[in-house]
Amino acid sequence: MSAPLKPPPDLDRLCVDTIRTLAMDAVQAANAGHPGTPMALAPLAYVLFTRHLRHNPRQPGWPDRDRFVLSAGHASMLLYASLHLAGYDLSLEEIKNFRQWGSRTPGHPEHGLTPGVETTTGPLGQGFANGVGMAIAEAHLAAQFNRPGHVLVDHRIYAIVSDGDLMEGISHEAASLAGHLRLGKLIYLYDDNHITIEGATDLAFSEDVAQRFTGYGWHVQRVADANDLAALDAAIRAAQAETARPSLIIVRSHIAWGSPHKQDTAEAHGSPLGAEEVALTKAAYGWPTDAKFLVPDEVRAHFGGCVPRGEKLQAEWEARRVAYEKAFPDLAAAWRAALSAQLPAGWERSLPAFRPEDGSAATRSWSQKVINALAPVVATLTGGSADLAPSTNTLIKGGGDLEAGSLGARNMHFGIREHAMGGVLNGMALHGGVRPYGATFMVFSDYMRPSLRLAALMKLPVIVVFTHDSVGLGEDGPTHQPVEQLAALRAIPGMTVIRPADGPETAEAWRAALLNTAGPTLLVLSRQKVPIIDRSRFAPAAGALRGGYVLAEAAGGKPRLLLLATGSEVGLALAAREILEAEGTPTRVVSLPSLEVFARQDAAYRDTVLPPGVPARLAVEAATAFGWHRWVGTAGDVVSIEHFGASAPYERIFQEFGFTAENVAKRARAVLARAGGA
Ligand SMILES: Cc1ncc(C[n+]2csc(CCOP(=O)(O)OP(=O)(O)O)c2C)c(N)n1
Repeated sequence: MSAPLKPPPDLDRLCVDTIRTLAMDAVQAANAGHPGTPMALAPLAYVLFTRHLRHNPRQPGWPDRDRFVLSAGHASMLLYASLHLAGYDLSLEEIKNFRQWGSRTPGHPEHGLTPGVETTTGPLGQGFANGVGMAIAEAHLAAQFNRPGHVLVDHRIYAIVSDGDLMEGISHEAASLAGHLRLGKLIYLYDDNHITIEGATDLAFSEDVAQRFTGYGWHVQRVADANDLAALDAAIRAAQAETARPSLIIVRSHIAWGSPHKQDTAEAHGSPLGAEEVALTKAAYGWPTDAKFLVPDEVRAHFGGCVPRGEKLQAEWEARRVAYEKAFPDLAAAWRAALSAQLPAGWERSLPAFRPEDGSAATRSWSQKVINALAPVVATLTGGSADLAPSTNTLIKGGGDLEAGSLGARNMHFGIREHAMGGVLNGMALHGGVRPYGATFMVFSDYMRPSLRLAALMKLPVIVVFTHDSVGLGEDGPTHQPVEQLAALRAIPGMTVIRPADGPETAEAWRAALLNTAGPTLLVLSRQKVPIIDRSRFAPAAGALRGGYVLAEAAGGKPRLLLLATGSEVGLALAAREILEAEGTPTRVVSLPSLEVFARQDAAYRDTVLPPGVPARLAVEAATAFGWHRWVGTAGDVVSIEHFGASAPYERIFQEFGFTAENVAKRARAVLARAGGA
């Protein structure tokens, strides 16, 4: 293994101060940003990047690299300065363009934009959970693929977390899960600087963090002075040596360290220091006061050593990989396939073909069958539920329980920790090698929403199964009945929400979810049984892949009325169509399992499904109408729910809320009258 870079002592200080001054200068030039924390934490980044991180700046995608997460994303200049100096493809020009339009140095780190940025951070606590997900993925793959004498997967996950990260609930959930799973490769450095935005942390934060993490089963150490490189180094080494528990290193630091007037002030958190204070601080560092974005040659040379060190580390790993390929060709092929995120050839043949004779069932039950049909073929499919698997129907039969000691198993148990589940799924997807899915009741999507939003922002191929998708869940009542969640989830840019109507559409929904590698997919499934759609009479479910399709054509092929529906309400629309057709109204039923996918189709296709010349349109969905008006137009209407639900058997609820074939037909007649089509 390659030795860490060892500079003379004064060079250490020069390197650390270069990170500090780059951060100060960039924030000052942008006249926006957070200078204080990069100044305080520069020694941590320096020690990590030059001595501990097993990374190759020239190959940021090397699969066995250590991951580094800056969970305190507001301190982004700490990361950008470190990446620049370590030799990543991030020029000094980019540092000078911090926070500017089109730069690769945005206000908060964005994954996919800047090489070396492992995850998008900014919403505090998310990075913490992402790191846990990465560590789970690492341990899962290590358990699946490493063999005695042949270690293919062996890397650590480092993160810098702040007071804000530790205050946010998601980090509590994720820390508890990480301790439970004994993720020994996780090493978090906590910036204990006693400062947040409103002032000193003791305004709102007085718990004993060390005791809390000890209670979670973490290995906890303290470093009294962030500038003590030897102590930092020793603590990191001790954390590396601890393989049975995640590690927290509590580092006492001073925000805006060295700034004569701003050190230890909340002001230094989120405002530029000011030109005068920048000069005073540089003077205090013994830095040329008029130099801007200065990288001394010896610093450039020393940090530059990260590249040959990284290349050597990767070459050593490549040699191990070649030996592995020779010793275990089949496993090696499986590992390559997992990493490439390619689905195995012919996997779609495993999708079950459900028929009317299979009987009626809830879409969650059809989903269970699909998961278990796919699991043997799609070996990367790994996931679980937030303690609701018997209800979400998401267990992989024979997949084993992913637990400490059996981390290679496929059924995850997130516990009742929906938010951490969201962040962990994102971390697993970011890590790669697994296709993660989560599950819970649809109403609790609210508990995961910040992570779902980040999954969409990062375009992560995460799948979440949301069951109990409407008032149709019945007796549990309004606390458990989603009403506005469908609209809220559809509102997230880049999100794909699919609400299938029956077994065949559920199989198509899973097909679409697995094929969607450009963002998250949410499968919205019913608790109650749904009617069987007779596919010998109506269109095949394959149309679901286009988001919407003509399920039942109007008699004579010329509709005067369009009924639009999703999920469990499609059966209702078909029943209403029978009534309307019997009355002589040619009625087309359009199944729209995914409004987003449908919206992405070309206009020509959309117009064949929803002909512009037919203004009489009625949508039926047991949720708020928000978002439907685009599809029904000004002449159209929506049978919806604009209030919270109620506790009762679902048949009664549907009846009371107007979700009956008779009421849909009645509302349709009103639409026809208004649209002049009756
Ligand atoms: C979820 C979330 N809430 C609020 C914020 C706004 N915010 C950014 S930094 C910060 C306080 C940070 O304090 P700390 O974590 O101690 O960082 P430091 O001041 O030490 O840099 C807040 C409230 C945020 N980024 N994310």
